[in-house]
Amino acid sequence: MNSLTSGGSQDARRFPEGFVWGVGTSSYQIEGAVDEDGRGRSIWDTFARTPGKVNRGDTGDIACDSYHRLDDDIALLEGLGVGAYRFSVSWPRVLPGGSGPVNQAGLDYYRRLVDALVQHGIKPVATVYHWDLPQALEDRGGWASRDTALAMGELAGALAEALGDQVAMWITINEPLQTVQQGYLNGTHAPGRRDPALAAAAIHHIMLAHGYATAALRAGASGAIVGPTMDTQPFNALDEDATAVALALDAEYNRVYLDPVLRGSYPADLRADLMPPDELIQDGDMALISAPIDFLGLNYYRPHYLRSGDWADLRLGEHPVAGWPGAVHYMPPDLPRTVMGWAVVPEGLRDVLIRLDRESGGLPIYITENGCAADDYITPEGTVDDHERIAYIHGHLEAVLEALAAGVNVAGYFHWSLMDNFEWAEGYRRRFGLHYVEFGSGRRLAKRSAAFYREVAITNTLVPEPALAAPGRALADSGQRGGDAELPEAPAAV
Ligand code: IFM
Repeated sequence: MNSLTSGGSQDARRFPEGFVWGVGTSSYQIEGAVDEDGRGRSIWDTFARTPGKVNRGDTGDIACDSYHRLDDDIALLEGLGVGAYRFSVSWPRVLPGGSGPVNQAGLDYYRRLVDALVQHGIKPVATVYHWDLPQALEDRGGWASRDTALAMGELAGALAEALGDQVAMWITINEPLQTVQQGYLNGTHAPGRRDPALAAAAIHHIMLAHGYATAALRAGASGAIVGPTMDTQPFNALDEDATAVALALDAEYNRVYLDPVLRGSYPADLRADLMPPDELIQDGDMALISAPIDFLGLNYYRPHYLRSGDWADLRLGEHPVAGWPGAVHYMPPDLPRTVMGWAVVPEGLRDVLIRLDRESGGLPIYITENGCAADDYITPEGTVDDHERIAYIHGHLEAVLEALAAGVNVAGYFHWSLMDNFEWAEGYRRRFGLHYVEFGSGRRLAKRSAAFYREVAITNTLVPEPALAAPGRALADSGQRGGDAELPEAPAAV
């Protein structure tokens, strides 16, 4: 059964006590202020300015202007009633040269953010690396260079020292898969390379960066919980001949990032040209990468379907599987899709949670991202009626309940995103937010989904879809918070 089709008032169900409700953003996607207060350049500043790389030539120069609108963003979070906010740190704002001298003004911005969150009873959850690598490091080899991993350890150390008294949950890396696949293999993200040898090196160095960052956070922010975020993606074979390809893609997309953390090795069946070469792996690297973590972060959006077949016979909606001439990506026509073209399959989330629970030996799992882009617009009445997003959230939370019922230790859910923002190569045309952002004026407006999500967060219950707030309802703050009990208290000042 597609859980999106279920509904009715009898489906209101509670999440466990202490379940964390949050929303997420990332620095380059929302901050703007790219030339202010000593921030260095990032690879996304460069990439976005390269003609043809980002839709309409959009850049993050202004984005949601969150650097100047901290109070507005806190008010949005307040209105949602969430207990936690996941943001990321702009590396070039803090270490403009990638390593070396710290830019105090950059750190001060995050200090103000963290203090404001804490003051409002919202737990800060910080991601150390969410894709905006300093250009200075790129100029020295980027993720193909071991020094970048060391520099990320330095960044994490600086952050632990500056913010470790208030940040109780740290995510080291966000979706290493995308850094490697899009940044180094198909060139659709910064730095725009298409080179398997560089990609193989990037795999090892980004995992090593996770290891160095974990060690630095353990040393500087004791008491906080630390873990990586993966975007583990299911590959479903639709016929027997596609099974081997599904397994190969699982190694390339999923196990190559999970295994080093959970088992201390890269999967033996990984594509040979992507296997990090022995000469890059120094003694102690794999032990560092597989040092204990406190949780696994999971970003889930969609599964993939594969069928065997010839590229010459591609049908509408199909495309080749890179490197596998005998297989094609297939989109079952009966599946709903978002405007990104991504299949909406909540059951995939349940299945990935069950898989990660098994593979991690029962680690707590936080869903650090889940959400959908939709063609949102402001109606003449001044509302944004994003029922599609509400259905998406409802279906996926139902899948979380199913995983919980199956015994998976799901500890929290962070919706992506707090507000519409710079969707990388798609620019501003893809809206993922619970709040509509009018790019230009920067005005924010709660969508209907914001009221729905608030209801869920403050009741800690999957309320039925029909129990929606009336259009345009103000998200007044009731003082209630959605699930903050299970994040550790902020550590004592260090
Ligand atoms: O916007 C991105 C985010 O930066 C990383 N995860 C996927 C989201 C939607 O594409």
